Amino acid sequence: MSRTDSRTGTHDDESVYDRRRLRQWLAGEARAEGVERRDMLRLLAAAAGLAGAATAATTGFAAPALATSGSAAGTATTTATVAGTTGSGSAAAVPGIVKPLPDAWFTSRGTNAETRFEALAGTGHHTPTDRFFVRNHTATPVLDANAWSVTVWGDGLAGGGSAEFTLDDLKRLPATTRSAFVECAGNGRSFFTTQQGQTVSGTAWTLGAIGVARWRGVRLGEVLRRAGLSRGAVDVLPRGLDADYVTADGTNLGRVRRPLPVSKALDDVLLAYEMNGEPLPPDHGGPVRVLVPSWIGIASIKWVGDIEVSAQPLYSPWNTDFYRLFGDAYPAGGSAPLTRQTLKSAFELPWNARLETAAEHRLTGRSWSGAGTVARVDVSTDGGASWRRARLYDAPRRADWVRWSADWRPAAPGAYTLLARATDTTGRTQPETTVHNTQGYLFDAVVRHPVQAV
Ligand SMILES: Nc1nc2c(c(=O)[nH]1)N[C@H]1C(S)=C(S)[C@@H](COP(=O)(O)O)O[C@H]1N2
Ligand SMILES: [Mo]
Repeated sequence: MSRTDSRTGTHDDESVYDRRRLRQWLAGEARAEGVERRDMLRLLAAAAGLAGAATAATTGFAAPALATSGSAAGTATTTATVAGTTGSGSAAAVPGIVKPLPDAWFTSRGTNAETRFEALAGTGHHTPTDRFFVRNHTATPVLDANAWSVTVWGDGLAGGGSAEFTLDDLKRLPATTRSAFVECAGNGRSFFTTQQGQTVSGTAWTLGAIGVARWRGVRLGEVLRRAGLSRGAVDVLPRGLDADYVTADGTNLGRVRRPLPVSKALDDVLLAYEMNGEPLPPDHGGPVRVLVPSWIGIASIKWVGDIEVSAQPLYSPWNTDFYRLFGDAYPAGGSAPLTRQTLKSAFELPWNARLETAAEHRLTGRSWSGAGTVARVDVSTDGGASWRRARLYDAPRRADWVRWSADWRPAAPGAYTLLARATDTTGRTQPETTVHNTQGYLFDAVVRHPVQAV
């Protein structure tokens, strides 16, 4: 399988479903609020395999291109404003994020905060909630858990009815606890630029737009059934209570929302109200968020306020213009909407870490995959000339990561490049390069991590 095939291969079902959904839209049987007609036609043309008149670059509301100079990956702390008044360490200020963001743990990126991987060393399997990355389209709303409820509504419910659930209602339903990552589709995006010399748009994440937590909540399927899910339901559209998202060019796209096929909604999706044993905090979607295991972060809608269950396919800008792969290697309308995450690895070391020469170092890191589980991790300390197997510390689980280590004694002072490469149980191994897409999603290539032996 070529790399392109293996990527879209994980989305086969969604491609078929997407084509059907598009045909229904053309027949007036699907709704696409907030999506322009010309964008729908472009998708349709692409799905039909026609040579689209629109070029791959016309993705409507792409964010400004990443700067290609200056901030090399891992050193991009230029946007951090130092508060300087918070005791020992300084803290980055990100408008709209509630929790403290100490510089030792986070890099601020616009309205978002990226976890520094070195801050995870020795923290155990789950990302401590206070170090978990935050990705906000606008700002964290602080909601009153006692006043909160979610409305489930739409023509995919029996009799077209609706049902409301308070937090107490949800807690009275059978609870499920599971470990899973939330990872932004754009995690690793900056390496398209720094390793491959390519221009991409969006937040310039290094590898820290991921966290793994222990989530507790109720199965979405349980809630949908209690609300009267009908056989005709095809799409489920959770919507956040945060402010409308307005793009850089001033287009109001409305509330953050992205449809899920009902098959996924009934499979392993949770309405989560606890994170690592505590009530879900504001920045991570409290009081209740959607948690869609293995899928890209945007699927896991925070601060969910209502869930439309539809007998007709649904679209939102988050599955038409965003979160598809656009670019030379892809059809003019883009790939099918992205679903599962890809494969990645990261060292728990700062960029350009200084390591003592002739001393033994235990290099630690984590690897994860949205398909299958991580089967092995190989590490190179000589820029990829030779590889050895890392020791794994976690039983591999779906939608989760494994911690690993490899011991290393730098023989002489100087610059070294560390590499970690994961292979998952579907047989995929991280490649040397990732096929370019304009919005820089799903970077899966091996990251070259520079260190200095001193
Ligand atoms: N309502 C709402 N849900 C949202 C978002 C948002 O801005 N608003 N961001 C999404 C994106 S793009 C990601 S990657 C994850 C991030 O979850 P976290 O902030 O808990 O790490 O939340 C998703 N859910
Ligand atoms: Mo994201």
